[in-house]
Amino acid sequence: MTDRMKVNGVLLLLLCLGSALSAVIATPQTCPANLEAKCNDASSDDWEGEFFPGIPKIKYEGPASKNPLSYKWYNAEEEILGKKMKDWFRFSVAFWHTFRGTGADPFGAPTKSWPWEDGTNSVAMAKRRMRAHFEFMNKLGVELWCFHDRDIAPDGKTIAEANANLDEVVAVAKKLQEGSKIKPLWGTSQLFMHSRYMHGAATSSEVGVYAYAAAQVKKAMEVTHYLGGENYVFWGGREGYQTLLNTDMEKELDHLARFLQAAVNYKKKIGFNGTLLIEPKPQEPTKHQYDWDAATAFAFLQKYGLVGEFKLNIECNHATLSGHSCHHELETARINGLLGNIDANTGDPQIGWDTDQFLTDIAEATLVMLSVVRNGGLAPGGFNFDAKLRRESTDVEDLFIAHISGMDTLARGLRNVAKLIEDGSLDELVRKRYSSFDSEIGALIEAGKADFETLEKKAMEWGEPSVASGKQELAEMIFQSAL
Ligand code: XLS
Ligand code: NI
Ligand code: NI
Repeated sequence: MTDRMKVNGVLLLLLCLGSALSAVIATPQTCPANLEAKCNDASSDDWEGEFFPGIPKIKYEGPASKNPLSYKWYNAEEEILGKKMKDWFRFSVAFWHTFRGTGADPFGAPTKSWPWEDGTNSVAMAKRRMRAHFEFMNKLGVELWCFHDRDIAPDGKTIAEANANLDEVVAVAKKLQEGSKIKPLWGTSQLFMHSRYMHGAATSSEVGVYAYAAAQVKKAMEVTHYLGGENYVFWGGREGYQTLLNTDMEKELDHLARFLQAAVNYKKKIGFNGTLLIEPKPQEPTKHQYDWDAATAFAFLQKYGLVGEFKLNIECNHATLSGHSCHHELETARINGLLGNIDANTGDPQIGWDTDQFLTDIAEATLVMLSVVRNGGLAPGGFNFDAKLRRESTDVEDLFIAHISGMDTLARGLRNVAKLIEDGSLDELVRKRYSSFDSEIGALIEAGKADFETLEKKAMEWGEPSVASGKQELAEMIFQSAL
């Protein structure tokens, strides 16, 4: 090889390297999502590229598809019962489960190691995580998300520091939302993790904690409003007691009501038109939570004159923990004009806590959708996937599969409700069952005009009433045939 040939060779090599380099610059999406690739500064705010490189935009492929990364039943634009599927559901990703769920349980360490996580709880990490979250929503085709203040940004040593952290991350979210339809379904504040909340937040025995919680809710409402959020949730995880021996229940409930009233006032003051929602749960972490179930929450709202200011966010797993079915809780909320939102998840019949699983039971989904259709939908509420992967599910694609499966299950529920309504026989069975009240005396009763004397006269005239079959098995048969 002559010297000249060597020079040519080196030039060629440089040329090749140059084009390889420009190829890398032109296609940054294969690089930075994985921290191990070390091709971007981990603390950089300008995190570019894909976090889910192998995952395409999820599309509807129909029930025959075998592709796990496709919708088989959820077809966003398809009209069912006069509304697009996406408008019936208004699906939302829960930031705390999908992006902060670690797989840890009381007996074991975290199991997830997502490629975009650097193991810190820094503001830089929070911003990068937010970008991952937006890519996730875009690929899933979901336009709503839910968050706690402390999921999306690190806490601070002072309220001011925590607020500043939150502002930094919220600015990133706001920017990512620009030009898209994405916005929060609801925001909330985490008033249960920090040790200061061990006796509760609005029901703490310490006035300093009550004030701290108020400051936290004030800020969380402001950022929810700023991001265009449509609702604000109060889940009182620690608003309850462990023993009544050391608890003034009446005082605590009064405090809680004052707190919620102050939230109503502040909402109006800042011009936030979102719905305020109470999320009932009977227990866990407290032994007894004050907003035990929908009926208890309704009684509380009535006592304190808060009806009209709040609706309910019904979580299916909480419903079963309170000894009801999810359908019961949804109907209790609906008939009282309180059905505002659903935290879509399910429990495990053999486990007695909030396992937060994605709903896969089609019969259950059909019952849920019966209530939602009767309610005319949930807007401005929606279905928030307050659900997490099992500890043992550790692939990035599992995050997608879980949401797709949950969405498809509820979509099947809606399709089944359409079948039931079209068939009409279940409605007819119920109508017939109460048809004796279509009589003149029935109308009097329902109008509140039938006194005991009138009824006694009728009872004597009629004699022993004939009582018809409840037709439960027939109702179950009709229901099953729609699944
Ligand atoms: C916990 C609750 C919680 C709320 C938001 O059981 O479901 O996740 O939805 O604070
Ligand atoms: Ni919830
Ligand atoms: Ni829950």
